[in-house]
Amino acid sequence: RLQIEYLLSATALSQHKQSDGSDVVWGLTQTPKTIPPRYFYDDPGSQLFEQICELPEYYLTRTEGAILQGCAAEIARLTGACEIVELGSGSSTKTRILLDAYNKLGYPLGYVPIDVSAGILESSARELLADYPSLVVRALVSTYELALERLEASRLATRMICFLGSTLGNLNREECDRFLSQIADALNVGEYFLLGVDLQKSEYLLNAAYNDSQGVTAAFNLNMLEHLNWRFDGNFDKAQFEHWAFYNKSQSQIEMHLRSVRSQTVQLRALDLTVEFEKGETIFTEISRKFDLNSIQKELQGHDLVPLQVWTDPNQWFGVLLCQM
Ligand code: AVJ
Repeated sequence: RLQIEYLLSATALSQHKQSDGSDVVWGLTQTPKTIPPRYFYDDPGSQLFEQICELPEYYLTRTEGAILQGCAAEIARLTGACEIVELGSGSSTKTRILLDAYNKLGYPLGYVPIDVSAGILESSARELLADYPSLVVRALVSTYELALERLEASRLATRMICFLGSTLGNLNREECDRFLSQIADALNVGEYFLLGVDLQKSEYLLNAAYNDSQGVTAAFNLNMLEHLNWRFDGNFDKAQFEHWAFYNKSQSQIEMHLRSVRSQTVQLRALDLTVEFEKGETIFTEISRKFDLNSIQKELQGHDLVPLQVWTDPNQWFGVLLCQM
């Protein structure tokens, strides 16, 4: 009942622009320097992210989970039996809420988890299979882009693509637009898109969520450098960088950076890349956009993803939207 396809395996690596490190070379030679946020998620990074989800300051996961608990039965009723495709599935914790709802209605369970972190994908798939005896899992170790291309033709049932946790916020406006077009391309008319987005709120709460008192978010940010070290034979010293995150109010987004504490030179030998840092220079590692429910619905509609139902929590901190193509 388990099939795993590796679109990021060593052999696939050389064939795909997105995993051969050309994005890292590009980002580290820009001003300001950037690294795409998917490099957070090697196996240790995915574990740190799981820890973030438990932090008292990080309200996102908890709030979305509570919303899903309240609306999963209604989602299952609205969509009927379907194949659940999840982009950035991670530990699949929230997916269980959906699987339970479909299970209760007696629907066959098909799940397609997609993640760049093979370790967490394999272990969570095994745990799910043990807990859901009728579940069929077809996992993809892949970036979203490659997976969405791969998905297009075959499907087990009506498809619902889930993109939870406000990962959409990691994409800038242009990337978001392209991404939603890819989602629409991967769906047939009548199929579904389930989206979770973090909403605009007090600056104080947002800053706290990305600067937790235990320093887990800092460790998560700095882990990206270790990931680059092993993947591209680099010599980043993470003690020479520091975590820096703040809410950019005019852009309605959290920005995360790594700041070089001194002038230094770093090499990524597998990429044939030498990078010079000035003291105080930063690497932009993530944007986390905070959405407005009206504007995101218009944007979805612009891609023929029609919002059927929107759920939120009593504080209106987080939104879950079920859309139909
Ligand atoms: C998984 C992308 C939604 O932006 O809140 C958590 C990642 N970064 N703490 C987010 C993250 C810093 C997270 N997303």
